[in-house]
Amino acid sequence: MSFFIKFSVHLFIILLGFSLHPAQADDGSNLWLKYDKITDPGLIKVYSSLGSKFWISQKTETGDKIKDEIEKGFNGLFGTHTKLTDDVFQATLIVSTVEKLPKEWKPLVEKELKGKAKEGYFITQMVLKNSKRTIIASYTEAGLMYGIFQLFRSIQTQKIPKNLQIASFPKTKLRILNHWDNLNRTVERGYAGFSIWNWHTLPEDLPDIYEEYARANASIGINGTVLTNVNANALILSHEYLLKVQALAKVFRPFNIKVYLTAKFYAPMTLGKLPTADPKDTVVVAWWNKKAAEIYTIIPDFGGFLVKANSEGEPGPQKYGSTHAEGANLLANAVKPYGGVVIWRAFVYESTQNNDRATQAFNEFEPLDGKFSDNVMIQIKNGPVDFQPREPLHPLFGSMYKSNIMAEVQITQEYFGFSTHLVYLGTLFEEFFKTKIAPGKNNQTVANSLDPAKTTRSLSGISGVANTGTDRNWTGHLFGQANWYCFGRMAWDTELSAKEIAQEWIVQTISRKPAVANLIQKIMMESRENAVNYMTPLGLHHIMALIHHYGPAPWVETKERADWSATYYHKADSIGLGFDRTTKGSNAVNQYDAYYKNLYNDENTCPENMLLWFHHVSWNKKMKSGNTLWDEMCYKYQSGVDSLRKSQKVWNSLEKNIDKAQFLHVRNRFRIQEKEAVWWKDACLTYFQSFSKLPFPKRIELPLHDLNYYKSLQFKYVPGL
Ligand code: BDP
Repeated sequence: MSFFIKFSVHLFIILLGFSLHPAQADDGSNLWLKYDKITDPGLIKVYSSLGSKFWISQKTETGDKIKDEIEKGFNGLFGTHTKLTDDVFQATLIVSTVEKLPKEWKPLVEKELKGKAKEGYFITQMVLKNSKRTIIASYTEAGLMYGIFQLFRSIQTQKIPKNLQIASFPKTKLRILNHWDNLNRTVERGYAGFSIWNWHTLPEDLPDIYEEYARANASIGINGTVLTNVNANALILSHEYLLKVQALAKVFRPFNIKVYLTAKFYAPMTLGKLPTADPKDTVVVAWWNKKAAEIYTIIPDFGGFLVKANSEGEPGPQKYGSTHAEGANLLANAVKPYGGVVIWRAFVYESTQNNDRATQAFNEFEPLDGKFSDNVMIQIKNGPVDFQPREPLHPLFGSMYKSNIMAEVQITQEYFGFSTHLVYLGTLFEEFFKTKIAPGKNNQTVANSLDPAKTTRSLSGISGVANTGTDRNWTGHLFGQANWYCFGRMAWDTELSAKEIAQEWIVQTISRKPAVANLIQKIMMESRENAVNYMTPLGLHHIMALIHHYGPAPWVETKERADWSATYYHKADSIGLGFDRTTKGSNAVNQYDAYYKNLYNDENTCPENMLLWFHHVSWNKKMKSGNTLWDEMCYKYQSGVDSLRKSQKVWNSLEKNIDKAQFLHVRNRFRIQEKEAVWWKDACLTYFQSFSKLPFPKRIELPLHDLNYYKSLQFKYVPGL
């Protein structure tokens, strides 16, 4: 071999080496859809041939997206090139609607699919003419897409039984992201950069990110998106902006994602130049009807409106002496001819009412049960105040049986350390969905109440306040992706556990090595409780800084809005701590089913993790551990910090096992989180100590500064406004 040939061979090998092991760091932009190559020879043998020849029934845009996905999946996971065939009997992978399946296979799949939610799918394998075929079938093409994503998920999580059989159906109809995105691209409570909707360059410019967004959502079963902030801007309903929305809707449509918009109740005035927005005024009614007709001409499959009315300064029907039901029905009638819905939020409270904020939504909505049109859904936050680290169930879940409902959770971490803290919300979602609504009467859980198959409600759904933004990794913190992922998976199937979803996400996003994945799973599973402990243990709530909500500020007191004061919620004094919501206090307990009412009303039976939510408790009260309340609270704060540090250590030990960029990013965020956890502990304990006047028990790391220091901290440019 001449030197030249030898040299070229070496060079070739070196280059090959580089191309096989790209040094490219994982910037998170591919989310859980990385399809990293599978190296296990056993798995390769079993699965790589699944898609060697595939057939797809849909010659539609959705069909094309499914084709792309099949290519991406097999190519990425196995490095194989799959071929499309037009002979269904030749195919190893058959992706077909029930209608278009060869006759002889129909009965088999119909047995699984009949009578269930149409977006569901059935994956099965059978041997035909001596070769194994995999069939993905559904009544809808959306179901086929969900089935494909499930196939790849199952392969990666190695959850495929030998003879693959998976039937899956969404347990709720509407699975929607709520973007709190403003038209100027800022995001209310957005911690991952700016809004991904670039209204300025729409409708002409459609960067890839729009389709990537739709694909990511489809991969986890989300089927709707509200593009705009609940604190709405009527401009979005103008003709000019509707054309921009139309362009987005077109990108999302093949992925089964409908577009919804927030409607400002004053739109007839600000946009329509009418003198009033009175829902009883016929001109106003006509304005909304005309607006709906215009919207549906532009976007025929428009989902509907989301409305925040008469809350936090947003206008609403009460301004005109009308009720929430009258306001909601006005819009509902307008969209009804086109199959649209109105999602009307129950997140209402006003500082002008001098009763407990936690009771106001129930007070206003419960009497209206049965008065809403059948295309209205009442959107209820998981708890009665506002997405706090831990809240009891919102009492409206136990009362609005004659109305359609949506549950609303927050994916963005407004009260969980923004996108700097690793807090996996799966455990919070699970706690919420599995809560029994009226244990005194039946076993119905929140999850059941959102499942049309288990209630008389014709419509129901689950909304999550989105955590996406222009950061390359979409969510700011890598683990924020897990919250988005988990939201979608649980909205599809409220019975999935947070633990299994965490595992799915980890193996698709970080590592398939079981030992590594298990450690990360443990970090995730403990993370929410850690945050509760270092922020608001034992039922404390709403003690963060004013306006931006960054960091602790239990001392906040505002004259204009008592209900924005932290002191309103914790009521610390020389005797004790906590909000008395018992029958002797605000009587919020009375809004619950008898079982909860009794449980919560008694200081001795109230679960300790909600004690200070429902009771004003003496500093010296003996807790179950034998500690006094004061000591227990100190230990809780300390344990949040300690346990977080343990997680941090575990993460740091993974350096050699995971992608370097992922490792460094999370390591750095952990450093911030640790600092802030200590800050929360120290600021809260020094503050509450000024009331309890008790010494810190042993084992508590003493606060680094005095109370004045914590009070003096000012933050002008933190995100979250
Ligand atoms: C609170 C947020 C506020 C939202 C409000 C809402 O602090 O920015 O506008 O909820 O849900 O959590 O409307």
